[in-house]
Amino acid sequence: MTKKAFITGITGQDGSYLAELLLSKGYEVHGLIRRASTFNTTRIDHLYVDSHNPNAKMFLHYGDLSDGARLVSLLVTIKPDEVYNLAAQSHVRVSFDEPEHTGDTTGVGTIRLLEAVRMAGIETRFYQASSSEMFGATPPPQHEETPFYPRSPYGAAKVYSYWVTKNYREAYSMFAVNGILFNHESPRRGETFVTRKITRAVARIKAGLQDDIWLGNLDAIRDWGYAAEYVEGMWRMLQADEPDDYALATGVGCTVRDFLDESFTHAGLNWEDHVKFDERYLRPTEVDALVGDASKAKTKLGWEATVDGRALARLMVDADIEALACEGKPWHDVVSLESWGTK
Ligand code: NDP
Ligand code: GDR
Repeated sequence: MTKKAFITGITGQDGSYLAELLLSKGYEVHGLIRRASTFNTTRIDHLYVDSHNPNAKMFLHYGDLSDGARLVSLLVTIKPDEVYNLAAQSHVRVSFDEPEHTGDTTGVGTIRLLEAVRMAGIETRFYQASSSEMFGATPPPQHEETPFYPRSPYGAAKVYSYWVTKNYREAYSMFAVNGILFNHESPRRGETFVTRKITRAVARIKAGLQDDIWLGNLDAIRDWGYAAEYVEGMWRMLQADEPDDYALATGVGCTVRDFLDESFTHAGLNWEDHVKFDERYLRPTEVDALVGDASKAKTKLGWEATVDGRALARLMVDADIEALACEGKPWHDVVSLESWGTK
């Protein structure tokens, strides 16, 4: 029997890799997309086959995590075997500007979806995209037993989602898991996250299209891994015999300065000639250091990261240089760059 998956956040970085992975495993994939006045499906266009075609395996449905009734009706109709809740207002800095919206989407949105599963009366496995931001001020190494100390409205909303997911597991015997994922990046990373902001700027500086890049705190330490590997971990969590929570990380910490150095040097540039400081990119409260310990995922799921922050910087610079050369072409024409970048 063909398995069915329902993915919220399918148009995001992780949603696009997860949809690819599940389609390659023979799943029928259903994705929740938000109605927008312009197309917002660039990351998944290469996977789309018109629904009139009998070979279509991916179906998109309008909806929003703020609309609980819509979530119930979709789940009743689709009856998925697996639900992946990846949708969120996912930008930490923006969560200070839009705290209420972030709480509604990144926090309350999760209980709307959990409650929708319960009201739809379906048997399904549930994945919650929890985050290392929940650890916040607690020093590394962080893992499943580390106390939470969120430092942003985003982090606090993710802590709420973590606990309601755990509560639905205990209260209703739901197969509900938290994947506590440390930062993971790729050539599909949103352009305002620091890694992609840097690698895009490197490509443009190299091409003579811009001179400088404006950044905030360069001392923050992050554990950056490769998104394509992390979605495999998400899937493995839902294939386990028992529901449980797992941290996914590389175990290697880099500063933003290290990432800058690797990215600029890889392109034959010196970052100190191009980086300028703008206090707009500082956060009212910062998370100084996140470095994960993913031993549990390695032991119980056989999952391990193979790409660390510096390797990722090179991969993303190569992809952004190539993408710039292909600018104007449809995105799916340059998707093959990623496999090229990992060689
Ligand atoms: P992105 O920001 O790339 O994608 C977020 C997705 O959520 C998009 O598809 C977006 O839709 C959708 N979305 C936002 N608001 C709503 C809403 N109200 N209703 C429905 N959909 C909505 O995030 P990532 O792919 O990087 O991350 C996926 C998840 O994992 C997020 O929950 C994030 O917080 C979490 N996470 C990410 C980590 C990372 O390093 N990438 C680490 C740990 C956790 P649209 O395209 O229309 O904007
Ligand atoms: P983060 O990622 O906050 O860790 O959240 P981001 O790339 O935004 O910031 C990483 C670090 O870089 C510093 N920084 C800057 N950040 C941005 N965005 N822009 C800048 O100009 C800049 N200059 C310095 C930040 O201060 C920070 O210390 C990501 C998101 O994907 C979350 O959804 C996810 O939960 C966590 O990772 C784990």
